[in-house]
Amino acid sequence: MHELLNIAPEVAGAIRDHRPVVALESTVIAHGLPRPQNLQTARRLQDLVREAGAVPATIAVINGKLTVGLSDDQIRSLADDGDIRKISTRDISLAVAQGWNGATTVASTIWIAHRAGIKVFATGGIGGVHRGALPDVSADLPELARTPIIVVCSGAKIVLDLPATREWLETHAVTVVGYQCDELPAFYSRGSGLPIDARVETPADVLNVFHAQQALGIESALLVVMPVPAKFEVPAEELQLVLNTALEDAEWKEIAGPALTPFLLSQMAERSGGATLRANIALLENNARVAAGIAREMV
Ligand code: PSU
Ligand code: MN
Repeated sequence: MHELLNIAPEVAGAIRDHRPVVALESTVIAHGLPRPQNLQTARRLQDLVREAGAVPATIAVINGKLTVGLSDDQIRSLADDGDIRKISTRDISLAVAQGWNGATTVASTIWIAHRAGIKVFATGGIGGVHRGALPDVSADLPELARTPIIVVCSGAKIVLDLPATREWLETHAVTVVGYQCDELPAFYSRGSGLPIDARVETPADVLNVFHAQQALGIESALLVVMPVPAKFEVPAEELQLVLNTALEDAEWKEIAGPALTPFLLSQMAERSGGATLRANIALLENNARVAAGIAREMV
């Protein structure tokens, strides 16, 4: 396993010395955000984690190596190359065997981060149960159910079936705590009306729950959810219209599978005059900052 992992020296040193580390995914860079905001955001997230006193570890697969802590050149090529693979858990073995380059999703990022010894991960939104007749369920969900790591996010993207996603998490025993909030956020919007399992106020509260999970030998992730900062929220009613159009477009163009999420996100950004993009960046930044605070509290 360890010769397949390529951990940057700074990250390896921090893990070894039990200093705070925050893992970050790369699909959001390669597929989730448009250029040039994707590169700016990737760099900014790393800076924010550093400013908050933790070491950032952006993860991807480079030449078949599971790479933990990307160099700036590696991040730039993920952001600039229009033809980067999206690597989920099922692709990890292929990527290693065939020497692929690719961006990792939440699922494959937490798979790798956990095996590298990292305990905190931040992203924008997790994948979930898609809308529509075909039961398209993101591999993020089963991976959350079997990876003991803290995942800081703003819920699941609004393009998904949020009630079904919430039910899935409950069925598979993924604990969801609201960080200073009382309901599951809906990504661009602050509320979904769907319940969390408990509210927490501080990094110490989060760690109390995580430590209890570890003492109990619970294998699932601890999902820590927090809403987009109020200033950048896109109200749900406003969103519904652009989302409906994007969904119709996807159906019309027969876009499905791994291409669906990136397509819907870009359509919504375009049709909202950039409001969803600004919200997406704001929540990514906020989540990275809070994750760093949790990682710091851990040591
Ligand atoms: N959230 C975002 N932007 C993204 C994603 C999530 O705001 O690009 C990515 C994540 O990497 C997540 C993936 O793991 O979408 C889910 O894709 P799928 O539904 O194909 O599993
Ligand atoms: Mn899918």
